[in-house]
Order: sequence, then C-alpha cells, then structure tokens
Amino acid sequence: MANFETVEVNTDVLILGGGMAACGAAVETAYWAKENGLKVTLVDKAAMDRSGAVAMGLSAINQYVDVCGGKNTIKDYVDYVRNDLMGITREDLVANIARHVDSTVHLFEKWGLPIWTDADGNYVHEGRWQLMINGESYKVIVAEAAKNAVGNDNIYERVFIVEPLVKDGKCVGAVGFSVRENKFYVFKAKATIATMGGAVHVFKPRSSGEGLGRSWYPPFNSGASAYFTIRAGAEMTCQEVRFIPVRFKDAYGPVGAWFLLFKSRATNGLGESYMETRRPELENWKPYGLVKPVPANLRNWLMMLDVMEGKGPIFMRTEEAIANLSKQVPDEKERKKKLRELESEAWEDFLDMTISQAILWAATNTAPEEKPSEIAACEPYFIGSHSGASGAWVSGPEDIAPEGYFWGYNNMTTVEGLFAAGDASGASSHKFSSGSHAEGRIAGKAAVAYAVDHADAPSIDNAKIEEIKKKILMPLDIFEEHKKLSSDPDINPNYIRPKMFMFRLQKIMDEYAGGVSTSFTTSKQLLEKGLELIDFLKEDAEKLAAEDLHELMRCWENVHRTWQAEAHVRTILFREETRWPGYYFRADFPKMKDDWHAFANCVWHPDKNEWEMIKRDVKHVYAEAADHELLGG
Ligand code: SFD
Ligand code: AMP
Repeated sequence: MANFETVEVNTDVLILGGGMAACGAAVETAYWAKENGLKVTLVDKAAMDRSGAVAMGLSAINQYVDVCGGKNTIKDYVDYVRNDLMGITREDLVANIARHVDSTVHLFEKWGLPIWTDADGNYVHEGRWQLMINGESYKVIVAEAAKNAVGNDNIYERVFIVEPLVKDGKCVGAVGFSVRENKFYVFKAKATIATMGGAVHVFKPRSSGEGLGRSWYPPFNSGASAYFTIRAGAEMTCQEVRFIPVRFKDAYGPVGAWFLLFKSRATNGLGESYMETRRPELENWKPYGLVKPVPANLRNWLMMLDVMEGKGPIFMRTEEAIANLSKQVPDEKERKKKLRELESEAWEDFLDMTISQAILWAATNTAPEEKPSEIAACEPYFIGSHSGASGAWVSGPEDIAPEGYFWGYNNMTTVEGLFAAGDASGASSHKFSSGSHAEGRIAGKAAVAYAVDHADAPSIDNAKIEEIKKKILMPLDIFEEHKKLSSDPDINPNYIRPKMFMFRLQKIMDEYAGGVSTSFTTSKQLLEKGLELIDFLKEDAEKLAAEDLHELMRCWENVHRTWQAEAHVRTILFREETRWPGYYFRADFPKMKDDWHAFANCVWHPDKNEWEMIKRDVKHVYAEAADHELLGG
C-alpha cells in the first residue's frame, strides 16, 4: 500500500466544504460552539478564498426577500419557489431560509461586499428578489469572516473528503486525503455538516476539445455531497430535479442580468420571441404554466421547442435591450452617458462572474450594444440551491414544519448526527449564494445543539479505518503495479484512468438519461439500459488508477459522480410522469399527473447494498391547494 501518514483529528462539529453554505455554518457554529466550549473543524478540498461556485465571484445576490423593508413576505417567496418547481417543494425549508436570508445579506455588506445603491441609497435590484453587487471578491470576503470565526488552526484546506464514517447508523465523522502531501485524514466528530456543493460533469458537457471541461457550474463540484449523504444511508430527495440553465452559448455566461436588469428579449433565428409565439403551450402545464414569472424549466421548454423545429439559433437581443434602455433618456448628452454606463455594466456582469464569456465576446468582436449573442440550454447539473432541487431530505424547523417533516434538529438528514445545507440539501431551491449561507447558519446552530445533546466522544474501530484507507489509496497501488505493462500509460488492460472513466459515465448519462444529444428526452427502456451500464461502470471503478495525488482526487470525484448519476436515473425511472419539461422529458409519460404531486425520494441501505424508492407527500404550509384543486380552478 502507498505510504501515507494517518492524521487523526477529534472535533465536536465538523464542517465539510468551504463554500457559501460552509462559510455560513462556520460563523454560526463558531459562535455557538464558543458559548458551549466546543471545537469546530472545517475541511475544504481547495482554498476557501476561491473555492466552490463563487470562486470567480458573482454579479448579483439572487435571494433577498426584504421582509423588514416591507417589500415582500415570506409567503411571497414560498409561492414563488413552489410555482417555479412545478409544485414540488418543501415549503417549511424554503420559509426557514427566507426568514433568515436578509440578515445574511446585511452581514455580507458589513464584511465589505459592495452592494449597488441608487441615488437615494436604496439597493439596486436586478429583479424582484435579486440585488446587484460588485462581486469579483465576493468569496474572499465571505471566506475571511468564516476563517476568522473558526480560526486557521481548525481549517484544513486541500484535503479531499471521500467517505463518511458511520457507526450504528450514526455519522461520526469523515475520511479523506491531502491533495498536496501523503497524508490520510480521519476526522472524528459528534456532528458533521455536509456542504460540499453540487455535481458537474455527470452528463457530457456541450464543451468539447479545446474547451473541454468548461461548464456553467464549477467542474470542481463533483458530487461529494450527494455521495457522502447517500453512502451514510441518508434519504435523498428530488434526485430527478436536475437543473438545466439557459446560458450564453459556449462560454456559459449567466442570463439573469440580461432578462431582468436589462429587460432583454430572446428571439429565434427568424426574429420571433418564443415566449410569445409558444405561449399556448403553457396551458398544457397548468397551473404552473400560467404563473408569473413562468417557471425556469418551462421557459427552457418553449425555447427548446423552437430549437427542435430548426428555428435556431436563439439570440439574447443585447443590442435591442441596450437601445431600448438608452433611448428612454431624452437629452442627447445624457443618453450617450447612459449608453456608456450600460455597456460597462454589461461587461462587468461577466467580468465579475464568468470571465470566459467576456473573453469570448472580445475574441468574436462582439460589442453587446451592436450585435446579439447566442444562448443555449446547458447540460444538466445537480444543484439544490438554484432552480434544481436535488439533495438530502432534511428536517424542517419545529415551528413551521408539518407532521413528518421535523425530526429533532434543523437540517439534520435522516442519519443521526449528519446535517446538510446549500447544494447538499434538497427540495429547497432558489436559495442561491445568500440563501445557502443562511441555510449553513441554520444547520450550524443545529449541529452545535446536537453535539451538546450527544456529548459522548465518537468511537470507530481502527481496523475499519485501515480498511477504508486501503480502499481509498488503492488507485495509487493499481497504477504503480501495472504502469509498466504498456508503453502508453493511458492504455492498459489492468486499469482505467479517471478521465476515461468520466467520459464513459458522461456518455451513458447523455445517451440514456436525457442529455444534450437526446434533447433531454428519455424513457423507461432507455433508463433501464442506462442503469445496466452504470452497474458495469461501478464494477470497473474498482480498477481506477492514479498516477499521483491529483489523479487520486480525480478518481474519487468520478466515483462520487457515478453515485449521483445512479440516484438520478433511478429517480427519473420511479417518477412516471413528465413534470419538468425543459429539464427532462419522459417520452413514455409525456404529461404531468395529479398522483405525482409528490416527492420521489430514495435511500441506499448500506447494510444491504440496496436502493429503496419512496413516494412522500408534498405538504403545504402556505398553500392548501394541491395540483388537482389548482387545475380545477
Ligand atoms: O447568475 C469539497 N450562483 C449564484 N448565486 C447568487 O446568489 N447570485 C448569482 O448571480 C448566481 N449565479 C451564479 C452562481 C454560481 C455560478 C457558478 C455562476 C453564477 C457562474 C449560485 C451560487 O454560487 C450557489 O448557489 C452557492 O455557491 C451554493 O453554495 P454551496 O455552499 O452549496 O456550494 P459551493 O459554494 O460551491 O461550495 C462547495 C464547497 O465544497 C468544497 N468541496 N471539500 C472537501 N471535500 C470534497 N470532496 C469536496 N467537494 C467539494 C468546495 O471546494 C467548496 O468549498 S447566476 O448564474 O444565477
Ligand atoms: P440566472 O442568471 O439565469 O441564473 O438567473 C439569475 C436570477 O434571475 C435567478 O433568480 C433566476 O431565477 C432569475 N431569472 C433569470 N431569467 C429570468 C426570467 N426570464 N424571468 C424571471 N426570472 C429570471
């Protein structure tokens, strides 16, 4: 076995990840831990200053409810999220985040994040819920507060978490390895918070060749949260609710600022607006098709119908939007000034958040005020914090959660001692960066309460740890043993390298589970075949080979992705209807069904190595009406 020192860290609360939810968990946990004399430890696979989805920065804070300003109520936000997710959401969780998110945003501002204000000192809104920011250093600012709270001695950066430690059905910590030195880490904890983000590159991306790996969501978020919670035995929810964002084509620049701030239209190659010409289609998805704003998946769907009829390319009409906004200024000199302002805002939107899009504009001589840019539907991502919903099934807040949705501690999964937040927790979409931070705070406080209530030091058998260590380091041994067998290290009958493994996974998902190349369409037969191929892939995972520490991480990232993929395929198969056209389409069940106004959950039982599918009621906190009642209206 490769020679690795084992480092054991004992802690009370363990935060896994260093992104938005983890940073929220860090500040809250550190505060309550200090009150109770507890230790907090945080582990990130990267460096917190620039790790996770906000690494490059963002140009907006997408969740700000402004309850105290009297602009919106918590119920308004819950209504918005429920409608956007076609009725399937945990209203208790959404409400809990919504009532805490404004204070998170105020903390960001206090810590130094510049939020745009108008001449009267009010926040500049991108849309109803979104605030504009100068966000290129967003993550650095949020991470600084988290690091100050937890203390550098308690933070482990560049340590990749692989597996949960589970004893008697309870999570007692995690194991992983350093991606810089030969060290194997064992973290033993009374309470563990999974905040390791979503999953990218489970599906074949649109980007290929020279742009390989480019994606909207960060490629370094590779399914660790899903794997960790599934393998601990936690019930998962909304594993079918992948997110397909519409983005500027090829460099994946977000569209929110264009649709909301610049009030742009998108038109097809013939100059028609699909949101107008395809409006009658929305009747087929009542009641959600008729709400405003039209749910994200249905906006996608109307666009896709045009594309499938050969009416592409689809354009964001940036030139039209800028012209419309500047012509509202009557004075010519002022109008020119406004035009310059709009141009710089357009560039800054991408320079703050998706720099490659600005580079692509420059490379293709695109001045947004002169010519439109293509937009397209991306490959699917797993992300519980934006407009998808996949993640762990967690306990709601005692004061809001209906019966069956509360089991003792906020955001605890169905596994004792294991909490989840941000992309790691499901059925509470539209939390984005700010809501993920707020949810991390909620989970952090609850985790401290759990650690106080369950004060016994966690214990786990050393032999068990040695067994896991051997398994985790195995790819290094496999490479070492067999590398000399062939002259090209990529081609070897005894092993598979992680990149090849990833391509195989992506091909399966693309072709059988409704990826880009099948226009996001699938069926029972396709899914069953896909599952068979995933089984073979999982067998071959035991032959993954790693040349160095970096590749060892790549190996495990792909194992993580594979489990996310399997949970996804099984859940789409289970839900025999099409509820989110524009995200995926079941050709054999092309309509939404009343009896599927329900959650499709799943759990993998570690003791039996078996999956169980569970249908759970959608319980409304704020709206009594179920689909069939709304449909009748
Ligand atoms: O325009 C391990 N997001 C946006 N949110 C907004 O509020 N406004 C926007 O403008 C947003 N847009 C946007 C967004 C994201 C991206 C990539 C772009 C544009 C280009 C979404 C938010 O960023 C997102 O909702 C939150 O960041 C989610 O928070 P969280 O904590 O669930 O995930 P994370 O921040 O990615 O952090 C994950 C952490 O886990 C670490 N990690 N650590 C140890 N071991 C492992 N095995 C690990 N695997 C992962 C990561 O390093 C990271 O620290 S717009 O498009 O809408
Ligand atoms: P995006 O850039 O697509 O991630 O969107 C940023 C924010 O704007 C999110 O809150 C989206 O839900 C919202 N959004 C984007 N496009 C639209 C649209 N056409 N109508 C309503 N909301 C939108």
